[in-house]
Amino acid sequence: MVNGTGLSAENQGFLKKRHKLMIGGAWVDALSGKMFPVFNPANGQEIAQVAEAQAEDVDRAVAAARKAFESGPWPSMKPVERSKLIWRLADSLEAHADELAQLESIDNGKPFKDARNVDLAFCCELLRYMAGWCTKLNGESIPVSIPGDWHAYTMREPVGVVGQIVPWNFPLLMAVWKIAPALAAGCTIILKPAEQTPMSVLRLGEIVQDVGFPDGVLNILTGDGMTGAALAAHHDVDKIAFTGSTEVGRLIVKAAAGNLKKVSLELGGKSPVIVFPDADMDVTISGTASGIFFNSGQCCTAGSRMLVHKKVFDKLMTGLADEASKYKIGPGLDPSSRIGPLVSQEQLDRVTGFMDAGKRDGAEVVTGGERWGNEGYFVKPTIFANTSPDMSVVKEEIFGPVACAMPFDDDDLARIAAQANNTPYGLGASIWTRDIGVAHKLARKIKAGTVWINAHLPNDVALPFGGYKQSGWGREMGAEAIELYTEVKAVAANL
Ligand code: TXE
Repeated sequence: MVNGTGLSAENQGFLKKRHKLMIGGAWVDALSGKMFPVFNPANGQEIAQVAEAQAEDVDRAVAAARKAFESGPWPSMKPVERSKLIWRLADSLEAHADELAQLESIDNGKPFKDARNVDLAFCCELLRYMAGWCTKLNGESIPVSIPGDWHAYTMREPVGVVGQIVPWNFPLLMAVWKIAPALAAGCTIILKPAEQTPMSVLRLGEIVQDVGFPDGVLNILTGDGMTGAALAAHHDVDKIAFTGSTEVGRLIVKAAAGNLKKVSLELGGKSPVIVFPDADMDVTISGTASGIFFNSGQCCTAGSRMLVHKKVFDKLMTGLADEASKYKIGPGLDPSSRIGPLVSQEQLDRVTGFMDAGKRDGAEVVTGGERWGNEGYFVKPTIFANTSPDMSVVKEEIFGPVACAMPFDDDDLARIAAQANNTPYGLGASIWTRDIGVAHKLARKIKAGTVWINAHLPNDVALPFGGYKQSGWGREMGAEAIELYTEVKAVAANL
């Protein structure tokens, strides 16, 4: 079944297992006994069979998480002990980093090097950063003006049982991104990986057990949107956290309305890249190329809408075409690959559909513009010029290595910002210039959760991440992430 080059014996053995659900510290089949196949996007071959959780399995997992929250040791454990366990999880992921990066590569398609050096490295750093928060969940003592003599203070408590639904573009990283702050806060979790890419999260479950987390603190349900919908609607879930499409984000909000559970959402984007004529062109070419081609463009903050000053437009286009030719396309497990396949046949159809629509609408292909090869789900890194704001390739999130470039000839920052903000999304943006005044003035006018200056994409565990407008609710990472997983209680004592 496994046909990837260089897949370790350990991973070959792992993939052959019967992959079950992790509920209350045990691996169990779905009650229905149903399984679904998982595919290697580099060749379309099946790599594993995985249990498909239904609503009744969601009930079981929520009950296990509830029990672990109400009567387990987790929320009341000494903060320093919780912190040590989370830190130990980071150490163990680091020890298994090569193995996990291989799994990620064969399941999602991304180059092994990226999985190892970006995804796994970030997972470990994030867990360690969040482990530090366990001992810092302070409240405040607040002077109040209620008549009489009062002592009033606040305390932070875990929000409770949380459901976390993650996508397939960074399967393990998105999972850790969600579980790390929830664990630090003392919550218990039901985690649902995407149906396209469940393998690294299943291995994470084994590692969580080996490290010694109490049963039921982390429960894992593999399954599709139906499983996610049952979790989002469940009346005994206190909070739901979701990363995925804006369309499903809306469904999550509706499903959550039943018991008014807390909701945080990290949704789509169509991030602008604004290039001024004084920008360092070498830095801009390589930075804007990786901003759209990294992870085959399957990044929610991918720099997909380029607004480029007329004076440097042609130079940037030529540079990007040249840069694209350096992105060697190939399977993630081939060490020479710099850009892997898209995750699935569905995404291949979606991305090539957008490429065709762009060409039909009159966009000029600077580079790429089509599928690569006829095995697996590869597309060529693509830049379209001669695009306009009414084209679907400019308006909609493509989620592939496809950027649309538009020239501007203006120095009015308000008008440039209006063009950049001409989207229902607001996740990321980048500004490329040597003029620090222009950069910061424009940064203030951009409606996005992250604005990069002379870079596009890099995140940090300490920097809040999330969206304005229809890109989401709430901020993950940094101190803000802790707020998503805690309730504030005010205690007022009449002395
Ligand atoms: O996402 P879905 P899809 C965007 C991107 C991509 C498009 C479609 O543009 O092309 O979405 O991808 C679970 N209730 N992003 O269809 O469906 C699903 O099982 C609860 C941007 O794969 O949103 C998976 O675990 N859960 C994005 C997760 O939601 C449901 C990353 C994401 O799947 C559900 C991924 C339901 N009704 C796609 N339906 C980003 N922001 O990074 C599905 N799911």
